[in-house]
Amino acid sequence: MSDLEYSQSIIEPATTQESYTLKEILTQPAAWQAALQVAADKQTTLRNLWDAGQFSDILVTGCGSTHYLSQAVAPLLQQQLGTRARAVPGSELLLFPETVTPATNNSLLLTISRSGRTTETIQAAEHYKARHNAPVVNIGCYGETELVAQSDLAFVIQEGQEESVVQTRSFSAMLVAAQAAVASLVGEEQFQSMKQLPAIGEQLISTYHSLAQQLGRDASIERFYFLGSGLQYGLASEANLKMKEMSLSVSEAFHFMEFRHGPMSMVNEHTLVVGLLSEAARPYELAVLREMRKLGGRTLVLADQPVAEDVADYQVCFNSGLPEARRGVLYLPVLQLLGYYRARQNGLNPDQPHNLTAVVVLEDQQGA
Ligand code: F1P
Repeated sequence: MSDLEYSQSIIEPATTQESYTLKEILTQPAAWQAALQVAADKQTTLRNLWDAGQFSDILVTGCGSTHYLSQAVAPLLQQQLGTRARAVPGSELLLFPETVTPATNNSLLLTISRSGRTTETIQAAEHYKARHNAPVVNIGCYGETELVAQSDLAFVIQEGQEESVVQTRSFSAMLVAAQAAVASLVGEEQFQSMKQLPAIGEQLISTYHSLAQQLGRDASIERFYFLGSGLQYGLASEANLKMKEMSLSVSEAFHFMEFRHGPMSMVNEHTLVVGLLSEAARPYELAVLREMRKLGGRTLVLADQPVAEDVADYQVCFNSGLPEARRGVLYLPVLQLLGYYRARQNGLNPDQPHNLTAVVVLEDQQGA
């Protein structure tokens, strides 16, 4: 059954014919497949660059969604490769370089951008390269761009390209490319294990599409809190951005344990607390979710293995058997669909998000 036939079979008006954002969310596993192939094609070049560089620091930069992608990739690089890594927004690297750039001159810059045309990321990379003469690796979805031209190595996932202003398929494809690139530096077995992701993604979307629809349409939910720690914080931040960009809802993202230190004051019976569960801190994260239910909130839990009834009102289980470092993308489709159906519930068209353009190109601000 094609994606179109499938989604027509379960959703009422508006159908996918009208919404390319929904179509792009539903077709993302194919873009994951392409991202794995791009990482395989670049494996040797990346290995040579990495071994030659002996880097002491890695800086990861992007804007908006790709800043949150950088926040998911930097801790992964440090955890898996043992090299200090840090995510900074393009504007901070451009406008406050002395506050973010490492003192050493032996650093690698990773730029991430769906379009490859975002002014802040382009100028930040230009200045960084001039100051540090550091190699630059780029991840994006379009080949003929300034960011690709600036880079020493580029991972371009054309299948991640999308009509939607908000990033869905592009974000997940770039995440898969980043996680696969890291896995290829760690070991062949780790790299090969990621090949099962597209099939798991298809299954996940078909199993939980209706749950995302149900929660998106549940008018008794008035605010959303996305909790993620470690490798999941950047993904929780992206899920929060999708909810804001598409549905204009009251929504925020926090590290799990930080939620108790004040933000939980906002929890009531109209609150959905969404937990992107980790392995490393699972017991601590489950305790936070239990407490939020006692405060009257409802919980949606995303994890690889099922959680106890007293933790989750709703749960999404990946059953992938993959470690966090290689399964990050599995948290995304259901949360993208949640934002999509909340937008529909709010009478909004996710294909035309309020105030947004697909790329932020800035005129010269020097004279402002
Ligand atoms: C980054 C970005 C998007 C945002 C909007 C504007 O673009 O901020 O995250 O949703 O579309 O652009 P890019 O540098 O990743 O192309």
